Order: sequence, then C-alpha cells, then structure tokens
Amino acid sequence: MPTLHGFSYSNYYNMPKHALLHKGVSFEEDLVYPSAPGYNKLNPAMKVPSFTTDAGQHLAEAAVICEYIEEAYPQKPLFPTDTFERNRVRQLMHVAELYLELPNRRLLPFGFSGTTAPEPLIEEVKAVVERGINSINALASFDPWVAGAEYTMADIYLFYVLAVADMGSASTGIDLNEKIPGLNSWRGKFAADEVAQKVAADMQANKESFFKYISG
Ligand SMILES: N[C@@H](CCC(=O)N[C@@H](CS)C(=O)NCC(=O)O)C(=O)O
Repeated sequence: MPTLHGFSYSNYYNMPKHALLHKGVSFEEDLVYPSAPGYNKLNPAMKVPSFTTDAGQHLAEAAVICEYIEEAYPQKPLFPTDTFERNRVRQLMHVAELYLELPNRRLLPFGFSGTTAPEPLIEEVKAVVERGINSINALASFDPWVAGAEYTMADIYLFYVLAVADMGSASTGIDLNEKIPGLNSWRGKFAADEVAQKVAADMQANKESFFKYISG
C-alpha cells in the first residue's frame, strides 16, 4: 500500500492527501516531522510531504506527488484530458504556490511567535502577493470550480495554499476574499465536501502535536 509521510497540520501534506482521498485510494499515513532522524532518506530536502509508492520508491514535492497520484490512480481524474486545459490547471497550481503561498510563508514565524514582521519584509511579500492576486483573477473562473466546470487539482492546490496565505494576511492586511471576486463562495463550496472536512478534522487533531514540535 502507498504511504504518505508527513503531518496533518501541513498544508502541503494535505494536497496529496486530499487527492488520494478524493480518488478513493487506500494509503497509509506515516506521522513524521521533517527533522526526524532518517527522514532525509524519504526526502533529501527534509520537507513534508513525501510519498512511498507501492513498489517502495520515494517521491517528494507536493506537486510531483499529486501528478504521480493522477497517473497511478486515474479514477476520478483531477486534470483535464485536453493538453491546453491540463496545463492551465498546472499554471493555476504554480501561481497559487509561487505568488500566494511562498511569500506569505515568510511571515509565518512572526505569526507563530506573536512578533511583528519588519516593514521591508511585509512590503516584499505584498509585491509578490499582488502578482498572485492578478494571476488568480485572470486565470480562475470559480464557475463553479477554479478552472471551470470540473473539479481539478487546481481547486485542491488553491484551497490549501490559502491556509498559509490567510495567516500572512494578518501582517500584510491584504484581504484575499475582497481582492479575488468569487474566492469566498468557492472556498465555502470546497470546504463543505466530505473529503475536505476529513482533512480539516485531521488537521485540527494534529494541531497540539505540531505546536509542541515547533516549540521544541
Ligand atoms: N516545495 C515543498 C514545500 C513543502 C513544505 O514547505 N513543507 C513544510 C511543511 S508545510 C516543511 O516541511 N517545512 C519544514 C522545513 O521547512 O524545515 C513541497 O511542495 O512539498
């Protein structure tokens, strides 16, 4: 059986987890934090998630694991068959990660420690987030899903990216729901799904353990 390694408080871990649950794939969850001894054998970059295939091979990077899941488990597809549309979904995944998740991630240590981020850092983050907002507004339809009529990996990616983007908003003051028309109602629709609710419940269940891990 394939194994997903990581922890449920991680938004990146929850992307492939959501895809596996959506497709009804049987898999094991290995609760592990990235500094665990030997974790580098699963992912040399020491980041969560990583994935072990049925054949015992290790993969890492959430987007790569998601693509593997789609190829290995084609049921309930999460990418369009049309070449252009499939790559449009990938573009949405990448812009969400690069211009909404990663800049806001730089502010997480301040949020977690209750300290104020330096103004120059906040300005840098805001400039990058502006690119993300413009990209999502240009590419996403929210009609009803991110890439249009079909529920795709872009929905899963954007939803979990927003977990970190929201935390950064406390420092930047950027209200993504206000800046991206359609975002809030789409988010409600996504979150109402049974799979999203299981992932959210597991995330909450891991919260205490995660904060103990980072405080150590
Ligand atoms: N590019 C990586 C990012 C994963 C990532 O940043 N994971 C966080 C948890 S949400 C992590 O492992 N952080 C530990 C660290 O940075 O040392 C991916 O797509 O999988």
